[in-house]
Amino acid sequence: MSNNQPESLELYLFPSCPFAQRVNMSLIRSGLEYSKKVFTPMDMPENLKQISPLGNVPVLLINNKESIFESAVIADYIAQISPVSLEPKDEITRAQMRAWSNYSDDCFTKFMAVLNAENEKDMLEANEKFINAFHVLSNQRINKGPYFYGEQYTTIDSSYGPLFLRMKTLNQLFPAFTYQSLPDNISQWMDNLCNSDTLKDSIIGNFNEVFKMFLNKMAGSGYINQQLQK
Ligand SMILES: N[C@@H](CCC(=O)N[C@@H](CS)C(=O)NCC(=O)O)C(=O)O
Repeated sequence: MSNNQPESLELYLFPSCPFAQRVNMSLIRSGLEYSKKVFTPMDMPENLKQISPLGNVPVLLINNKESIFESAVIADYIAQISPVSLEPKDEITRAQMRAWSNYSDDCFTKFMAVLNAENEKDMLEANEKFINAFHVLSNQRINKGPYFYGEQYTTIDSSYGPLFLRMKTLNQLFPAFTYQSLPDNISQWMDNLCNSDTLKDSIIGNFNEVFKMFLNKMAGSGYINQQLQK
C-alpha cells in the first residue's frame, strides 16, 4: 500500500467482461483517480492493439504510455499503489489470497460450462459441479464481516464479485440454474458483495441486458440461451 497516484490511469473494458469488472471494483475501492474507456467487442478502439498485446480487455493504460494486461496482475498493481490497503497484512495470508483469487478463474470456467451445456441434463450436472467448487473455497473464508477476510475489503472480493453478480442474474432470468446448495458462509459473502456499493458502482449499463448479450455471444447454442430465446 502506498500513494503513488499516477498522472493518469485509464481502464479499457467491455461492460460484459467479468475480468474487467474485477479490476474496476479494485479501482473503485482504492480511491485512486482513473477513467474508463467503455466499448464492445464490435467497436474496439483503434489503439487497443498497441496497448493490449493479446487484443483483450481489461487493459490499464498508465500515464498514456505504459499498459498492463491480465486482471490478476492489474489487481496486484492497483493494490501496490493504492492509498487504501487492499490486501491482508500478513505475507502468508496475502499469498494464500492470491492463490484463492486465481481459483475464481476455475470457478468461472465451470460457470461457462453451465452456460454452454447443450441439454437440460448436462446443464444440471454442470450446475452441480460448479456449486461444488465453492465447497473447497468455503473452508478458507473468515466467517465474520461482510468480506472474504472479515472487515477488510481485499482483492479476492473483486475476484468473486463479478461471478456472484452473474450467478444472481442468471438465476433471475433462468431459475432452473440454482445456487441454493452453496455453503452458508459463501452465500452470505455473495449477498453482502452483491449489495455493496463497490459492486453496484462497477456495473456499466443495464446488467440484465448486458448479460443476455454476453450469453448470446459466448454460449448462443447452449441450452439456457436456447430456452431464453423461446
Ligand atoms: N485472463 C484474462 C482474460 C481476459 C478475457 O478473456 N477478456 C475477454 C473479455 S471478458 C476479451 O477481451 N476477449 C476478446 C474478445 O472478445 O474479442 C484476464 O483475467 O484479464
